[in-house]
Amino acid sequence: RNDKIPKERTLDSSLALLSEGYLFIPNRCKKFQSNIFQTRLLGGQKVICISGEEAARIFYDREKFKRKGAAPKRIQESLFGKNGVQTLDGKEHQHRKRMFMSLMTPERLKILIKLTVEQWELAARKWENTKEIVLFDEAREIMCRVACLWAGVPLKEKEVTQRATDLSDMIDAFGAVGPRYWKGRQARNRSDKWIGDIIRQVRSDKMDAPVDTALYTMAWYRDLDGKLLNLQIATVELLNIVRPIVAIARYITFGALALHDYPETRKKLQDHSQHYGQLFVQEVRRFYPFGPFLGARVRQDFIWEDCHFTKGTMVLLDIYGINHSPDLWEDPDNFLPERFNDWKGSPFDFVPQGGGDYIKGHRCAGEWITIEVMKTSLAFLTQKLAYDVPKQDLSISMVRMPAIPKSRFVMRGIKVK
Ligand code: PAM
Repeated sequence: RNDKIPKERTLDSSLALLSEGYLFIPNRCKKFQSNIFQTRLLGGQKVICISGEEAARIFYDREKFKRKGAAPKRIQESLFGKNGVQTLDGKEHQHRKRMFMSLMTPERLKILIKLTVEQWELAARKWENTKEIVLFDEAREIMCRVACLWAGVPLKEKEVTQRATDLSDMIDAFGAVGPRYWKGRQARNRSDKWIGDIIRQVRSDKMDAPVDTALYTMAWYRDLDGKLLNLQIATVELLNIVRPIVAIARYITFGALALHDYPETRKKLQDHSQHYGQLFVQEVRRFYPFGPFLGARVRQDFIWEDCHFTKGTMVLLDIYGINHSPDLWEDPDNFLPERFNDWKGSPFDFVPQGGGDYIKGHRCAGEWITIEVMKTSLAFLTQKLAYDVPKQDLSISMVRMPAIPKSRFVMRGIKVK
């Protein structure tokens, strides 16, 4: 049937995916001169890859796609957890997603920002007495403290490093095979136990959960059938709050790298931080690689671009490619925050954390949190800190998913201004 779309003649392209990383879909779109092609992944399954704004628009059409059965088991067992909001569809998804969005009120965001500033200040004071720090590692700990304080999750000083490492290892596993993947699995198991115990204690009145916090919300949220979430799912969903806040450490590190690689941006960020901060942060999320692509399954047969999408087929949306598409962005491979001055703001052309609608669709619930925490953190780096960036390997491999500068951004001679 699908004679018109390019097909890779392959039994399975997983090895190519691992060796091309973020460029796996973009490379093939270029080669085939097409925003759609068919390949085989995940043990020889037929997979259709799509790219571009129109592709994002259909990908978020709930009549056409569903998430049930889309996330591979290995990703659920490390990054996302099982039966979480990412895997739901329809009414059940909307109900659960609304609960996530209810935590993102302006008041709750304000609290998060205040905690973020406080934790950067506390950490920076310690750095003044050390020779050098690794920003990515420090930012993970800072964000772990912020996430737990904000979510109402108790965190003892002596467990900070382990919890921060675990939350971050779950993320670090998503494009890995071998030891890095298994580290993510162990981290998931340990974190499930940690958070599960806390929710159990809240439910049995042995621990207080402050009202309005994520801990309280997840412990007492009732699903559409009026029942409390079972402990396993409540645990996965609370981790779906805490872990992605730690994930922001990656974007903060990319932001620090941008300040270093494009020094003209540093002064602008210091001078008119509010407006420019927004442009800068948007460009960091567009420019640097984080999520490579997203997956969904065809819900019912349809035709798009002469291609028959048959029910159940796995479809991948090229989010890295969309953020770097020359059809959508002028000079896409240059770091130019000012481009966002006249960006029209379609929910489908700029999709670092997914596209479409927050409540009805699967767009990241934490996108505003991410933007605000990045702005606050990068304002702190530029306005409150003086530091040197010693010679180091700051290159970013496009093959390693998730990406990170090789040296994780070493800073020296730190002074608090
Ligand atoms: C979080 O949930 O902690 C937020 C950070 C995770 C971003 C990851 C987004 C990537 C989406 C899918 C991963 C598929 C990659 C498969 C590679 C073989």
